[in-house]
Amino acid sequence: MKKNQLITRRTAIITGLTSLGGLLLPGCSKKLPPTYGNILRMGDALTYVAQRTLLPGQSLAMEYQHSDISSFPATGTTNPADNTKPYFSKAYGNLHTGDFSNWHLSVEGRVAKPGLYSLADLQRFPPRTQITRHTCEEGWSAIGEWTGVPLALVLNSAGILPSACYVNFYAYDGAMESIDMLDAFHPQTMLAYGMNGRSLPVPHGAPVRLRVETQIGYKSVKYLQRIVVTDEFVDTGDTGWAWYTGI
Ligand SMILES: Nc1nc2c(c(=O)[nH]1)N[C@H]1C(S)=C(S)[C@@H](COP(=O)(O)O)O[C@H]1N2
Ligand SMILES: [Mo]
Repeated sequence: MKKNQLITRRTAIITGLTSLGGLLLPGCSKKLPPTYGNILRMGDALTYVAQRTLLPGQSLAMEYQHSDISSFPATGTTNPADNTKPYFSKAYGNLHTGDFSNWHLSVEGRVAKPGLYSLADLQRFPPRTQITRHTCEEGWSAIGEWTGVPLALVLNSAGILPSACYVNFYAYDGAMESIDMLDAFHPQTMLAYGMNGRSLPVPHGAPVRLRVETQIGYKSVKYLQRIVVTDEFVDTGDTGWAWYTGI
């Protein structure tokens, strides 16, 4: 490719990004996920820009029928109350002993009304149920039914401040993930408290987990403890996996 063609292309990408940023993420266009010059992580920014430019942010992940529900392995952390495991959490152990009646989700950061939400509080919002395919980066997938509250309803109730760009999710086992506002307000992104018609089981993230149907499995954080709305990209990128993994 000739140099000026390259420049034209680059300009097109940057222009696309800027207009998207101006349209959907006011104040966030200069806060792309960092790559630290790490060539393996450059894909983050490129995949992100490509997907955010070409696809409407609200396109839905496929939903399935009851008859499609499959067996569903539990992976990663499967019980933070297990004190023989390195991911053991005493706090989670206590909540587990109390049948999660003392569990609260903290919603903090760039919100007008930070606060604690009990399971009952979350269940008072209009629920949503969806049957979707979970795809793990390790190469398996499974179909399950999830019931919960759309994250958008909780964020709206907490009142997102204009400077907000990302939502970070912290779990009792130390897991942390972040998503941008497009995924946070995606209609299928939910705080799930039910799976296949029952309360969410411990191996799958009880009492409440995140479901991000537009991205790969590890974004769907189990054992939620805290949600922090931020205007800054917080990187925990030492896992070796990309930050943005649209599917
Ligand atoms: N807190 C927490 N959330 C997590 C994980 C984990 O280890 N801890 N594993 C992630 C990965 S890699 C996948 S594939 C899914 C697995 O969900 P499942 O155990 O319900 O199948 O949870 C994700 N969320
Ligand atoms: Mo995974």
